[in-house]
Amino acid sequence: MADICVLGLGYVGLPTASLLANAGFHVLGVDVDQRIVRGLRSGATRLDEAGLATLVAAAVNSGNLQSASAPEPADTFIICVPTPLTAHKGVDLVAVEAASRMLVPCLRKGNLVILESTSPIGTTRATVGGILSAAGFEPGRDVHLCYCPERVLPGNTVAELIGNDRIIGGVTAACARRAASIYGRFCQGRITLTDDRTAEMCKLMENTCRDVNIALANSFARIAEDAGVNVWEAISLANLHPRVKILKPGPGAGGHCIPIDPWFLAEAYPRHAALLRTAREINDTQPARMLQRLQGTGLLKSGDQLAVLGAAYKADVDDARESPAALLCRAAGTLGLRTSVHDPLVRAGKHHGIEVSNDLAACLSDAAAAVLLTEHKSYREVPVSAYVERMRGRLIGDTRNWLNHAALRQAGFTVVVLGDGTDPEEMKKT
Ligand code: SAJ
Repeated sequence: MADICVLGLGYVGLPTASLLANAGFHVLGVDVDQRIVRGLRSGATRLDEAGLATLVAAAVNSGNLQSASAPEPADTFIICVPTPLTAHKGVDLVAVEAASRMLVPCLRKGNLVILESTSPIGTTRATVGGILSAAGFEPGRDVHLCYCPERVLPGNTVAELIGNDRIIGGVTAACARRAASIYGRFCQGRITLTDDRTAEMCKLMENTCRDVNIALANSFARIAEDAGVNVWEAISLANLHPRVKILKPGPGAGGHCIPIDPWFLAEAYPRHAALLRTAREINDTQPARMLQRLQGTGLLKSGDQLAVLGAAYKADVDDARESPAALLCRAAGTLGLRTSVHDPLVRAGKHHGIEVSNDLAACLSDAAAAVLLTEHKSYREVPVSAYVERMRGRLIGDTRNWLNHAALRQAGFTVVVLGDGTDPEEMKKT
């Protein structure tokens, strides 16, 4: 019999299951996707995360990590399934409900059930707890129930699962203490206990805070563009203040967390959501704004080809979920522009409505303009000659202040940098 059953073997479930297995627990990893279950049997993972392949292989080879498509009796059940947004910005709890129902037949008195998925306040008690109590297991009395959010930065998941501080919210204090004894086996950060609702709100506040702060940086970028100031320089100077830490402006906030989680608060508490909604709107309209600036040069017209550099939602990851590239391509389409999207890391093919290619030369071919959306390291190494040789036009947009602007301008390009309102011709004179 397994000690722990982890339901959902994605970005968080798989590394968590592997860490628990390597810490000595007998773990059963469960996923509804047969390919994941089969892959894991041979110790393989499709996720590209530093240290994950080694971690998974060690867990499987030790015999402590097994996989299946349905749960089996265990002491602890950890739910790590997706909680996406519906078309109307509400939460879709179908996967959480399905996982909760799936584990009920395996549940026994005294078991511990943990929800890790990012969820609206009250989900642990109402949704998971509701299903458990309907099956005759009263949370806090017959079974332990907790909400234990992860805080890992995709791209650095394994190190952050081990090193980050964690909060554990129990339906009762005894529930939280029981969960802490499990996470304490691999988590070297501080573990702080609280109740389930506080832990749920805490997770949503963390990502909303980041979204609002990115929107603030993007607002400063817009002001700088109008004011004739370079926001990148202004931010680095403002950040010399001991209590100021302005984030970086950019093409918006992508990924499966930051653009989604604020809605879990905004939708449930609309009276207090003005700031959250505005932040979402600012971040989501950054791509369209960059397009406007590019068109403002007169060098990009309806019918032209626009090369989009970067489909990953952030630097040096292969993840295209909720990427600003999708918003940009959609906005470009409404302006009559044709787009070709390149990324060095995202697998070639269709992702979230955009066709991604790994062939930079082909993507730049015949383009009137190129716009950089993701600050991948490899884009810094592209020689100016690659743009000169392939592109038809001489216009480059840089949403991350990442490219060598001086070299591009010297080669005859007009370079539009997000947040830079200074006039390069004027700068040359001073
Ligand atoms: N971004 C900016 N400017 C910045 C920082 C980020 O434009 O200064 C953009 C990125 O380019 C990206 C988006 O924001 O498009 C989100 O990237 P991120 O690195 O801020 O966050 P994620 O989505 O990779 O991970 C976040 C993290 N949350 C916080 O930092 C508060 C992570 O710790 C969470 O565990 C994760 O969400 C999650 O799973 O909830």
